[in-house]
Amino acid sequence: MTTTPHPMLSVAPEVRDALADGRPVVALESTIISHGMPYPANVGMAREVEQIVRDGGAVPATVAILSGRPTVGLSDDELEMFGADQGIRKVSVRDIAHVVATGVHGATTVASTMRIAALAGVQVFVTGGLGGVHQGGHDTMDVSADLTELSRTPVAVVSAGVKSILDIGRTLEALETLEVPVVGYGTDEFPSFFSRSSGLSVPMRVDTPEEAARLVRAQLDLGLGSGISIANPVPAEHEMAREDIDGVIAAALADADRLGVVGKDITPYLLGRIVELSDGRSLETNLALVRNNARVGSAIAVALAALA
Ligand code: PSU
Ligand code: MN
Repeated sequence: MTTTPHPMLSVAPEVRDALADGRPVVALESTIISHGMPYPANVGMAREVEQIVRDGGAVPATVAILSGRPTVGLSDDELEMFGADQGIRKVSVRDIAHVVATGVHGATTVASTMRIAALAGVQVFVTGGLGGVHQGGHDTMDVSADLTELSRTPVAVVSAGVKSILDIGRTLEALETLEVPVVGYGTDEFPSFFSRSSGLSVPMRVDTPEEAARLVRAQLDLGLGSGISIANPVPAEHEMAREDIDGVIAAALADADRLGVVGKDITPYLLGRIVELSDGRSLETNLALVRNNARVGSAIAVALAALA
C-alpha cells in the first residue's frame, strides 16, 4: 500500500520515498528519548535503534514536533538535540495543537507518535513500554492517553508490555474494552517490561513476523479502526527478577507520592527514579528490550510490505 502524508507534516525524503513505493517504514517515538532515559544513553539508544531498523530492511522514522511542525524522520543532529535539551515538552495528543500553534519543539509519546505516524501513512511503530492505567488510576482517573489512541488509530505498536509502575491487570481490562487486540509475540503471557512475566495472559499469540503481519493486515483491511498492541518480552538473558524490580518500583512510587508528583510528570519522574534506585541496572534491561523490539518491529514491517 502506498500513501501520501498529511500536508501539514514534514516527512524526511527517505521516508516519503519509501511510503510512496510501499516499502517498509518503522515509526519511533521521541518521548522515550527526551523523558524516558538519561542523556547520553538516550541518544545512543535512538541512533542504535534506527540502525537496527535499517539492518532489518526498513526505513526508521523518529517522530517529533520541530518548531511547531509534526515531523516524521529526524536527522542525527535532531536526535542529539532531543536527547540533550532538558526543556523539551512532553507532547501527548491533547498537546499537539498547542505546540503546533505556538511553534515550539515537542517530544511525542506513544499516543501522539501513533497519531502522527498514521497521518503519514506509517503502520508499524516500535517503542519500549506503553502507558496505561496508573496504580490507583481507577480512583485518580490517571489513565494514559496511549490507551485512548490505541482504540482509535490503526497502527501496530511493538512494545515490551507495561511495567508495574502501572496497574497491569486494569490496563489489560481497559485495552479489552477499547477493542484493542493485545498480541503476545512468542508468548502466552503479557510481559511486564523488565520481566517476561506478569502473571496475566494475553488473549492471542503470534510466533513469526509473517503471522503478525497477517493479523495487522486483517485489522487494517477490515477498517476495524483500533490499533494493535504487539507485546514482545525482553530476551531472557536481559530480564530482571520480579522481586528485584518490584522493590525498586515500590520505592519510586513512594517517592512520587511523597513529592506529590502527578499528571504528565509522573511517568517521566518514575522512569528516572527507577534508573537511579537500580544503579543503572534497569537502564541496561530497558536498552536491551528496545533493541529487541526494533528487530521484531522491522521484521513485521518487512512482512507487512510483502503482503501488499
Ligand atoms: N514507559 C516507558 N518508557 C517511556 C514511556 C513510558 O517505559 O518512555 C513514555 C512513552 O512516551 C509513553 C508515555 O507514551 O511515557 C506515557 O506517558 P503518560 O503515562 O503520561 O501517558
Ligand atoms: Mn496521566
